[in-house]
Amino acid sequence: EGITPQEYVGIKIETTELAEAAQKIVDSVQGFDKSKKIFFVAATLRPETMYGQTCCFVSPKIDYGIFDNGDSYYITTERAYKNMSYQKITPTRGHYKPVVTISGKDFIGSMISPPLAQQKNLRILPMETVIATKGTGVVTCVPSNSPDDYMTLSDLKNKSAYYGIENDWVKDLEVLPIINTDKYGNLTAKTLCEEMKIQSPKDAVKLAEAKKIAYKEDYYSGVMSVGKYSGEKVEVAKAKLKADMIADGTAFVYNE
Ligand code: A2H
Repeated sequence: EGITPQEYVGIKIETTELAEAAQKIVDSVQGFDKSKKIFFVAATLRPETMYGQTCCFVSPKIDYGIFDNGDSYYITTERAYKNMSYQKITPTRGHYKPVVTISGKDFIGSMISPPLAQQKNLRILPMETVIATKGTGVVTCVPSNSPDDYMTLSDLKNKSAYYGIENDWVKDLEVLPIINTDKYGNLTAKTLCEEMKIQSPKDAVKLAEAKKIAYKEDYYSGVMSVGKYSGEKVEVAKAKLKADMIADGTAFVYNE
């Protein structure tokens, strides 16, 4: 981990139906309060892109906790929830014991309803390149503007069986345009992945480069093409959407 602090926006993604494997484990937990909502908490640097969410990723190789956060449950890595417990995000300072620990693979297929997403009936899907020691271990998928997300989603569509998912879960997921730039049109990540001939979500060197370019181009010359701030510069809309989501309780600031 670096020495400079990183500020993330934690996006609260409501679970509408847990995958069967996860539901079974939850059902075996004494005292689990079924009346409370369960949120996957995704860590993002791009709150203005939430209109383009098409699914949400967890790593099949990482363990996640379900944490009692008072009026709802949060799903994150224990490491992240521990950090949150020292940032006044959780009910009790220094309390970060999960009510249960579940492997990411058991969450795959869960149905979710992410804030601001334009597409409905979205799912939790696998991403093998999620880093356990960064953010919450939950990455919301915005294939229009994140090269990593674009390549992972393409691979899931092309090799559904290999990833152990149903093709029906991904085949209709669209890459929705949400930001326009002069250089890369209205799908920055897709354009860059094609121009740079990126072949796989594991093409780490090229993806790191694409990520840098996409981030800069979107931030400095992007203009929103959807939502409340359509027509405004990303540079301006970013802070406004972050503030809106924090105000309506769908997001919070998380530092690490
Ligand atoms: B970003 P940084 Cl549209 N492992 O959110 C791998 N990637 C992770 C992660 C983890 N544990 N936790 C968060 N991330 C992703 C949106 C987005 C993001 C867009 C474009 C670029 C982008 C939608 N996914 O990130 O290493 C999250 O994806 C590229 C800068 O802390 C988060 O923001 O700099 C970003 O990486 C955090 O990366």
